[in-house]
Amino acid sequence: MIDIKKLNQDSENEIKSVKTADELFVVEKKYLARGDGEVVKLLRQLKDLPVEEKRKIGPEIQELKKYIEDLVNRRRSELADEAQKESEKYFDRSLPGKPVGRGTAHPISQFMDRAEDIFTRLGFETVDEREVDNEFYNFDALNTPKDHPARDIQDTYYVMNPESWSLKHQSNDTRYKIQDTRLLLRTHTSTAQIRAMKDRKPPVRIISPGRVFRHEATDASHETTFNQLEGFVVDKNIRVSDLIGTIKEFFARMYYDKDIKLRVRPHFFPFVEPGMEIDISCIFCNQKGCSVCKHSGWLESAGSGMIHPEVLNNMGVDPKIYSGFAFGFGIDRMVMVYYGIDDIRLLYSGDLRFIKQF
Ligand code: FA5
Repeated sequence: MIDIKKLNQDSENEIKSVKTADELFVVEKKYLARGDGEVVKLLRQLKDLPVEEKRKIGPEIQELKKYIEDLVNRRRSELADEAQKESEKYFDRSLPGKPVGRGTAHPISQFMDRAEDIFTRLGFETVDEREVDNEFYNFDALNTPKDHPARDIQDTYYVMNPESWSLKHQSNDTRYKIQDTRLLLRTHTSTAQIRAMKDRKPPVRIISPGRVFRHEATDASHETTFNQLEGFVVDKNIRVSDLIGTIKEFFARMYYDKDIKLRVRPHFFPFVEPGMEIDISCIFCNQKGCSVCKHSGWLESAGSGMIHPEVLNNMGVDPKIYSGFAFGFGIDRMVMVYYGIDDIRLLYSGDLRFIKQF
């Protein structure tokens, strides 16, 4: 004999009388457990009934199930409210709160954010490129011949996993057939000049910030991991004066409250012609000469120049129609000047006493 009414009444009484969430859980299981709950037991009895009765009682049992579920849920939220009220009785609002340590962004991140902001206002788009790249994008496509000293194992960290030496699988760049080019940690952000142009056409104004890696001895102004900010513009009639104007504007906005001087001098980079280096006056010794500026009064801060026609070709751009400029800022040295930090290694020390000052 299936007595739905009784189960309905019993469950309602029991659910309403529970006083804690644990008690409610026990009652919930008693009626709704999948294997041996009272509702399931009723459903099992159905099979012995004639079809007519099955049709009538089946839906009634489902209704009962729904009814019990609703009762349980309602009681659960009542109990939670009661528990909340109870705990508030003992809550002393006059007690001091627990101190929460506030983190701050690393000085390099803060500087990068500001730099990105300035370039965005100047109409540049930011592009993020990979830190592990290959010889082709880091050197070949940037007109850097196979015998260039920068490729020397002294300067470049190669990835020694033999399986990854051949990168046919790694490049979906249809502009080139790249074979047997080794994986490396990029030595500069100039890789972005080629990579970002894969799906863009001039006119473009792009910046690409990020970490770069070089195998070299460290001192006050050299690290093995440091940050660069690449920037380049490709359009018709781009000239050296556009390059210098952009750089001057950036420095004026970035160091608006500092008394610094800039110096531009010719320098060779295989991927630009003409090439230039940009120095900032050393604020640590007022240009009298110190260990940070290697007693020269100037800190070498960026490389730059007019993009070499061969590189424009590799970008997929016709050098007869377009020209462009590029620069690569050494962000760490610029951060040092900005905050008055006289040793680059402090930036990577992970020492909270140092980091917390910014
Ligand atoms: C380059 O890396 C070129 N890719 C820059 C460039 C881009 C030239 C576009 C032309 C056109 P360079 O090796 O000089 O150039 O590095 C650029 C800047 O990175 C330097 O001026 C310096 O500020 C910084 N830098 C270089 N080596 C280190 C190092 N070991 N530690 C910290 N900063 C460094």
